[in-house]
Amino acid sequence: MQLIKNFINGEFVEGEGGKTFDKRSPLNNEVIARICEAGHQDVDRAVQAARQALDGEWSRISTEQRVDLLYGVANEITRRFDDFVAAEMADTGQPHHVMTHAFIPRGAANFKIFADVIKNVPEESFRMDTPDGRGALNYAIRVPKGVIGVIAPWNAPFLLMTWKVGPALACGNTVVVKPSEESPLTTTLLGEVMNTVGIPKGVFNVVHGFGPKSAGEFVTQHPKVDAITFTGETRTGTAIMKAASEGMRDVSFEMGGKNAGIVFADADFDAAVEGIFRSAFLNSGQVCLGTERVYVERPLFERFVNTLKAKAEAVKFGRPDDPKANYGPLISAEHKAKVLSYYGKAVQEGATVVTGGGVPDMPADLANGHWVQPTIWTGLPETAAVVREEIFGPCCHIRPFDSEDEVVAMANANEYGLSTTIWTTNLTRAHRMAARIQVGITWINSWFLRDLRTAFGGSKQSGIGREGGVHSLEFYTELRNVCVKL
Ligand code: NAD
Ligand code: 6OD
Repeated sequence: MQLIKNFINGEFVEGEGGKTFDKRSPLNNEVIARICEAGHQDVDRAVQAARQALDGEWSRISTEQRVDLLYGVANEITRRFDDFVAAEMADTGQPHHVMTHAFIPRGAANFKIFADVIKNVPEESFRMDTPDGRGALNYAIRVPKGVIGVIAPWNAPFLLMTWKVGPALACGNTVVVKPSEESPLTTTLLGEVMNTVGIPKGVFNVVHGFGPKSAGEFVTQHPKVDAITFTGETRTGTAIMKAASEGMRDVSFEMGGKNAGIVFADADFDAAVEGIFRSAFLNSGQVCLGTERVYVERPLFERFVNTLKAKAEAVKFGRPDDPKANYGPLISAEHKAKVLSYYGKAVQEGATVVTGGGVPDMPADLANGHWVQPTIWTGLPETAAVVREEIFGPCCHIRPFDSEDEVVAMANANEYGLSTTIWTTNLTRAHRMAARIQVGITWINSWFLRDLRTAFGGSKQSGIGREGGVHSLEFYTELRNVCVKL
């Protein structure tokens, strides 16, 4: 059985007291690895290592050298592409093509893009007049924020963890990463990459464990962690924000979503169906940007529902490396129970179950896995729990609408504000709608099309702050102003 260790100060180490927990496969619930759980002292050692690296060798490395090292990390991820694909498939059970076309290449890109950003970012300066006529010059020095605590989720583990670690290291910080207990493998593998490339010891540290009263809480409560970047559930964000308030530490949060997909009658029908299918069901619906609320203009409603139903019923469940399969399980037994409880709630609330609503028949070797059918409902009011609350599963409710104002009001009537996808050939209307919908990102005739230079984050309860391109510098660096009297 594989033993997955913590990565502290450049070394793979067990946790204090030799404590471990099981990593189970989403495919069949079998234990596939034992994970060394970091205790208080391990987290403390990781933070101390990160501090020493910050004040030591890492701080003396020039920006050019740091940029080269980050390109090295990106190249090494690409060289070990198959290892990362295999590790992430083992962690999440999601299909091979999702790993090779989306999640693992993004991991490499997350290092490359922020190396490019830091190489090219201008520094600001202001000349000012003074009474003596000689003037003064203000210029800003950008310094790293310090030791960054990175708390990551399980749904796209490598993409989301590197989306934080890439800019953090590019800006000269050091990190202590706590991957999700459900998806520890690719983050650990990244430790090997860091050593191969020659990233100084202590710059990148990984501690394994859970959230409350475990490694997650120990990292976020550690007084020597200068800032915390977190991706996960909104209620976890609330707990982390409380921890960060001790010592006035900065936070950057990417959290939940209950995103609307909006299809107008003039949309390119096939593209809209394909787009909404992806946004509702990719990664078995475990994407924060996914659309669990779909609104279709009335003339198109019935045809749209029937076509999406046919696509949902055509998915092929199976192992990630089965060439005949294209659909994976949910991450855990706990998450499956949560999603199925919403499937039950939808029926209690009076939904018409267009398709799905349960678990598929699976062969004996996969029968204990966390398989759940893609599910479509219609007929619920906007007040229903399954229409309001984030389920984070392969499901959506579809409702007809009659006017732009009506659909904008419904899209905005939610406590989350992460993303929207709008399908129409009337671009004037699309631009107008994008300005009115209260989310961090609106996609028009597309979904999850990411330019990493753009600002990414959530409105309302979907997040705090923006990351991406130069916007990441606002969180991962601090500006010091120098005023020179001339
Ligand atoms: P989660 O909040 O349960 O866990 C995320 C991480 O936080 C894990 O590493 C967990 O161990 C840790 N954690 C939990 N409690 C903690 C505590 N009290 N202190 C410190 N750490 C703690 O989220 P999840 O279930 O892993 O991920 C799913 C959620 O993440 C969904 O709500 C989804 O919308 C959201 N998400 C958002 C984005 C985004 O970009 N906005 C991206 C991916 C996922
Ligand atoms: O693309 C990204 O940068 C990002 N943070 C995606 C989030 C996906 C959520 O599941």
